[in-house]
Amino acid sequence: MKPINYRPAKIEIDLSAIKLNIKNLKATLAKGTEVIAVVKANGYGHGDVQVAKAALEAGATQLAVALLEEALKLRQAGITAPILVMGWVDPIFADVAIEHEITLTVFQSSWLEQYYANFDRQKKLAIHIKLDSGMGRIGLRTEAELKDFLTKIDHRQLNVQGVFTHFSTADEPDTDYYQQQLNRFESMLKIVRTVIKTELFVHIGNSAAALRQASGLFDAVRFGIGMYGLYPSAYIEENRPFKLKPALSLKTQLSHVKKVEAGEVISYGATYQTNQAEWIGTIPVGYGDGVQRKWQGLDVLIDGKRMPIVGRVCMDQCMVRLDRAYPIGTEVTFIGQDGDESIQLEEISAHLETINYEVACLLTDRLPRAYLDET
Ligand code: PMH
Repeated sequence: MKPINYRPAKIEIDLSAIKLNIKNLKATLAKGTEVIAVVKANGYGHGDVQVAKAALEAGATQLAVALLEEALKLRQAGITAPILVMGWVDPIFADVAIEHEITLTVFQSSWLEQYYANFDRQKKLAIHIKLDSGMGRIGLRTEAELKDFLTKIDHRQLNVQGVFTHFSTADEPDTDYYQQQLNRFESMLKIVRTVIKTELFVHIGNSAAALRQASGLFDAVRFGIGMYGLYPSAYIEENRPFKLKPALSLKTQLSHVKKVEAGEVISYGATYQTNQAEWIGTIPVGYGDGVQRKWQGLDVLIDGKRMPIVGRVCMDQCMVRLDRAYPIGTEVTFIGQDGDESIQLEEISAHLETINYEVACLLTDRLPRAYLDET
């Protein structure tokens, strides 16, 4: 049974925007380059199952997540497309992946040895080999490590489907380090190909790489932030091949409106004091929803106009200075469009001195997600 939402606050996800971003990307990419939709962390806060389904409809051929749990959630929702878990999964859970036809990322000889310890398997585990070309996170890094790993591959127990790497600076103007990573990857890939003679599905690019170069990305791109209509960086936004359409908006309503005399204070810590008699609105959303205390000073949209958040953001509520009295129930937009005005995640992340990825991921499950699709 669908839970009833009593609270007047919700995240709206426009699935037609997700589809449009994928279609536009596919139109710019070299023919044959596939799109892997990255839906980890609950689809960057947007809802993994719904986004995954929309992405597949729009032409993505595979899905990628970080955790085995996330892959299983997609399978339980009836999604049959290939799913790659990009993070490290303990080899003791490899059989769960086999059972649900989930591809794991593998890059340690010791991992293979632990996996082989169970001889009793009917089916092979599908894997992608991760090469660390310079991100410094996970993956085979040295030639020696890689060669040792390759000697340990037992094709009776493994189906080596692909090879990939991840860039650390694909969103930056300077391409030196990107090029260095690409060179390292290419020489490591050569070594892989000398040992593994079967066809390999090779992928290297994230959104930044995909938005930056249409070709040279091998077989697929792993499209995350851009699919949600968000830019990987200001540099990529300035140099975009097409305009992305943001999918997420966060809307609520005024729950209380009052006139406060000059010199009165608002919220915890009494950090805001009215200069004159002011209309103050209360909004039933706070840091328990992911609208962090540092959002103080940002604007919301009411009646197509910007109104500042004043005083400390509380766990479930915050206050805004209004330009006049508004009825209780008036729509308030934290993220999204209202008339000609719009507040996007990039504005919020700049104020918070972080990235749009983080702000989207931190919107909590307490905010119900509603899905629109105009296609
Ligand atoms: N591939 C890997 C291995 C990733 O970790 C990510 C994003 C992507 C693809 C998609 O990148 P995009 O969203 O820029 O398109 N991973 C992360 C991360 O770990 N922290 O921020 C983004």
